Amino acid sequence: MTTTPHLDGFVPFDPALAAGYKSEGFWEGVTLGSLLRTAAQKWPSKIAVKDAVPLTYEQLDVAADGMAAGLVELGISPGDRVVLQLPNTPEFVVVLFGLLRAGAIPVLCLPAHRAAEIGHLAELSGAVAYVIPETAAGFDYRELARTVQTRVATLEHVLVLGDPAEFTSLLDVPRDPRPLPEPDPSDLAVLLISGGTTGLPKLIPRTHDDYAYNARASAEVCALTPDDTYLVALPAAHNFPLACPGILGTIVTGGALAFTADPSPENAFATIERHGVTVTGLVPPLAQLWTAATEWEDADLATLRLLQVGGARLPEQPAREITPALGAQLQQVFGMAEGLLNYTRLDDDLELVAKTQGRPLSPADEVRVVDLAGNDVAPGAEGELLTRGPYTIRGYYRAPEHNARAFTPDGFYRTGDLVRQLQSGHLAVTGRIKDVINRGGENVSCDELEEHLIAHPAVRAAAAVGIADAMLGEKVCAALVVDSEMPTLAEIKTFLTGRGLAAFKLPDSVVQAHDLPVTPVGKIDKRALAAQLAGTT
Ligand code: OOB
Repeated sequence: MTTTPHLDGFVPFDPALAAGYKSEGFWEGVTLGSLLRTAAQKWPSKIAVKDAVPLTYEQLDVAADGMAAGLVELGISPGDRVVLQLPNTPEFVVVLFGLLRAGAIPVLCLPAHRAAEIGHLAELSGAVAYVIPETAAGFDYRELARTVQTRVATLEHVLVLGDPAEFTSLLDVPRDPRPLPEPDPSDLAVLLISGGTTGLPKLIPRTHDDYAYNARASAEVCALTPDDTYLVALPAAHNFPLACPGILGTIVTGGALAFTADPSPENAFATIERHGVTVTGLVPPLAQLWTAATEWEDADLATLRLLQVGGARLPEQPAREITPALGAQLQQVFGMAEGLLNYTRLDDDLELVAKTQGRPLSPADEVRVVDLAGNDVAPGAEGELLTRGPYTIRGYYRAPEHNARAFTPDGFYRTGDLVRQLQSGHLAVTGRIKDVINRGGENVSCDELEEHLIAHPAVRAAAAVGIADAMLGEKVCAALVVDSEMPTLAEIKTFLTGRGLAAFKLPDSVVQAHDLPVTPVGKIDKRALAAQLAGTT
């Protein structure tokens, strides 16, 4: 029994290791909310957010304090979980820091998530509030909130950016700032969403200590300075633009943030030119699109000094084309919301930058490369990456059964990624053993998708497999064994959307199968199936 319900189902760091992370200075004992406070004290009149109405650090700090006071007044208490689903706007930062300073724990959902994901994540976290935009990209989030509200008994407040309809307007929330108690830095700070390994999405509990280190060390690796302007181009709630170094790393350094909800070259290039953007992070398909677009877009990208690319494997050829086309240095990032981050370094030679996905961020990151039996492979050989360290979780939130499989008894996270490690420590990602399709940086859990497919009345059995794709790396193909007439792709998409599944998880193709190949133990043989399908789609 614990008296702090939000810590129910939170797996803490090992005390002995935690003491080392502190004494070696990785953990500084600061809260995420205080990062902005410190920046506002150091650089009060420096621009923090470049937007139609720019905000200085002092203004951003005051806005976050006002939001925190208003959230407390609404009844949000320390430890309360709050689902945050805002697009890339300055308000995202104000609400994020408002929640952190109120001691609430943001559940960082993506704008693409729909009722299936939000309902599950709100329920699992026991969320008391849900923050949404009125509409974004043509979708009405208030409709979504109505559905979620009927499913999630704990949900008391829906806060809306824009026209609130029957809900509460975010504009009405702020109150005069008031002193609020500081959370304990070793406490849970934010819940990130896992790309999914098995079944439903998992919640990833990150502490103030570990996430502040994640952001600060990432900012150092990217050599961020107060002169940098970071463009939030990927969804702000994702770990990559949030803290690698992203929003938090930029704030720690006193740089400026710029936002775009639309990362198309046409739009993003204009934003780069307008705000003098120096750094941004992209997934490989976008990086390839930006590279190609320099042929026809004539924006001046001279300020862009660093382009981070991660989330999925960037093939070598496009990696080599990035700097000549965009003028920016390339940094490969192989990261995961669970923790471990690998970066190519700014002084790495071109071969390492083109051919590897970087090396671990921290000297305290422990990595092992193991075979199927869990034994270390020979140096340089391929194996599964296991990791433990000062910013890698020791367990998913409220998922004891899954944790027993996803972590070794001594607390290493089994990434499910296949890698080779070079002598320099750099990792090359060679594949995956987890049943996940990486669709251009968005992870689709096959288990989760298959469960939804099987719910279709015509479908007896289903298997989701990744099919190689030049642009996205992989596309989602659903092989279906049917009892009656084979549904069309459009019918399947409509069916899955009706079940509240996010659009990025929808199959790109469906094929009818008479049976699904199985392995000797009777599991669906995804490898064999993928090989069969490669010729047919
Ligand atoms: C990032 O985080 P997640 O949690 O959305 O996805 C993590 C998974 C990894 O386990 C790996 O399977 C894949 O995405 N991945 C990569 C990769 N970066 C991520 N696979 C190959 N090459 C890469 N460069 O995706 C993420 C988090 C922080 C920074 C950057 C990416």
